[in-house]
Amino acid sequence: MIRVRRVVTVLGILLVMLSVAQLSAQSQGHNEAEQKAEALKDYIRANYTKSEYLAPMRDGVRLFISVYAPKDTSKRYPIWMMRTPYTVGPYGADNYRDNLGPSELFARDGYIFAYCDVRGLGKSEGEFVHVRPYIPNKTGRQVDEASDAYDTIDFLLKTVPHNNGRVGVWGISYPGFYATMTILSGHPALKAASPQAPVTEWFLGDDWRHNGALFLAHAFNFLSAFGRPKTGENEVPGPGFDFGTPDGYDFYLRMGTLANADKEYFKGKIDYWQELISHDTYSSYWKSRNPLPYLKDVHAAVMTVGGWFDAEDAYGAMHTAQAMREQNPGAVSVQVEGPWFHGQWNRDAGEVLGDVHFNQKTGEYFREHIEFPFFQRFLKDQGEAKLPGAYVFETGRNEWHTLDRWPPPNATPTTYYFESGGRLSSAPPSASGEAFDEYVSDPAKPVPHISWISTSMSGPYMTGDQRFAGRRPDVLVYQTEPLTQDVTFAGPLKASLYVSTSGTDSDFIVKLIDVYPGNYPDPDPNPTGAKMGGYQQLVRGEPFRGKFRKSFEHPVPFAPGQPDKVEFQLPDIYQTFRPGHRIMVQVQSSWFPLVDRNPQKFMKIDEAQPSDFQKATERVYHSAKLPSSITVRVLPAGGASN
Ligand code: PG9
Repeated sequence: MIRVRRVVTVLGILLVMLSVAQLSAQSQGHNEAEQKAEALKDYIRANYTKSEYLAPMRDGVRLFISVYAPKDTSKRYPIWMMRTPYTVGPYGADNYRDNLGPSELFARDGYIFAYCDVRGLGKSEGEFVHVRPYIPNKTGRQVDEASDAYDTIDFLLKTVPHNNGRVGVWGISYPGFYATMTILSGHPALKAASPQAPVTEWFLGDDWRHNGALFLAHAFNFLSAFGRPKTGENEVPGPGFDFGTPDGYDFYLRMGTLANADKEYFKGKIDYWQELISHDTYSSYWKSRNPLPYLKDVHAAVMTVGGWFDAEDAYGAMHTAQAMREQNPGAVSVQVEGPWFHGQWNRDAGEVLGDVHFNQKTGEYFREHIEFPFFQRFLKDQGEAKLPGAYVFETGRNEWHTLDRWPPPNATPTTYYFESGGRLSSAPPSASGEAFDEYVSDPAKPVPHISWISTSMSGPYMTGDQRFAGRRPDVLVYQTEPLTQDVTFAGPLKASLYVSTSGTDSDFIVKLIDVYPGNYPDPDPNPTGAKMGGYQQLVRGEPFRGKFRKSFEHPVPFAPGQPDKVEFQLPDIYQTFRPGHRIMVQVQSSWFPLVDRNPQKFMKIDEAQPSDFQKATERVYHSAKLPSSITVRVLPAGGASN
């Protein structure tokens, strides 16, 4: 007995030592990061001089620019610029940023850095307009964000000494939109541009709306801060919104209608909220704000960056790269897609997203081996002459690949059909008649989009465990048997649903899920306490607002109880489902509060009253005549080829 007790004691001591070692390793890692940041701050202060300018645009409006230039004036440097609506503080020639450029590699190698407040924000003059439309063939004093970028580049080249005559532009998300607009400026000195998760299409797939469905938590959260009147002295949006609860599902359910957002909370102070929710069809209001039709005759080298799990602007990244490839066949276009949430590639190691581990530092790899060499190549003539068309990360197998282009041409369209009994099958259904599954969609009890508590959209939703949803009666589940070999999807997905609703409008959400085997090990260390055995990891989810199934410009009602087709594309993935895993599809009609509730009655939802929200019985058909399915692009065993 004593021997057992001694063994247990030794084990206990070892466990304590191990956890202390882990804690000290984590805190050491944290200290190292802090020390690195401090060293960079000191380096910037010692090696750069800050100047501030008000640059006159062609219409006389002056825009504010902070410039950090190397003190060593024995060399000439390219100008790296970012144009942003998030203000370029700290203001004042003696108040320095803690970092310069996309990563410290740039500051240490030597660049001139120009941080620009866009028109109407920060310390710039003029009027701000959200994603101001591009004006082709501008004349005289006509201005847009492309002309402001052009005039800014002219001003910098003339004003900042020791520049080498070359300019690079960079931006993530909203600054990514301004990077795209800088490309549209066509300035001859612009030699390298990197729009990263650029805001591009706010009705079809970026930020506010996906296929017409409003991303409620994201829009409310963002506009409650960004749209708030500026507080004079510090030029940044006012304090964050007080939800009064950490529980966003409860907050938004109690809010009830979109109209109440303004009536109860914004009280007319956030003018863009009304503009956003009232433009609820794909009108010229939205079309005029999409820069991609004008992305032609591009001379700068362009590197577009996106995250497979970017909850905000995955659409913009993919479609900007596609426009570069299809509309600019002669241009240098490099597309990068990694396993990242919004902006993660720029801010952390990139090893983990939610509960999912990628077993390598994908963010560091990108910054050091892809992003920095790109700018060095085109702004300083240093490094590789030939760049691949695409750097893409294969999730599931967790490997980087370089390709000539994305998606790989040898991925074959393959259809998986929904079958009775919750099966997903590569053979078309044989059931005659109108075989279907049905559920009641109740706006009073919408399907949550996350199993945890948050008031935000919560980026990790994009790889979240879906077991909580699949167990609900209003979520349909279809899955394969455990796989016996790797199955790799590479490219966009297409959902083809044959449905009926007892209402006159409904949303349909399709989720593609990687089901882990029951014996799948938990990560070690396991900070989130994840139980990975049987995990149902979301790989891709996308909503479609049913009234737009015929046209985004002209919505039409459903005929109650009559089968109809809802077909839509889900954003690209590069995912390998490993042996022992299952491929799963879930279908549901709410995803809350990620997406606003559909009253399930054909109407302008921003005008809906509480009484308009009605339950609906939804049917998803899977018969020979009405074969609901998802079509994917499957790579051969040998993988992607060029
Ligand atoms: N994608 C973010 C955003 C831009 C504009 C409106 C709403 C969100 C961003 O990170 O800039």
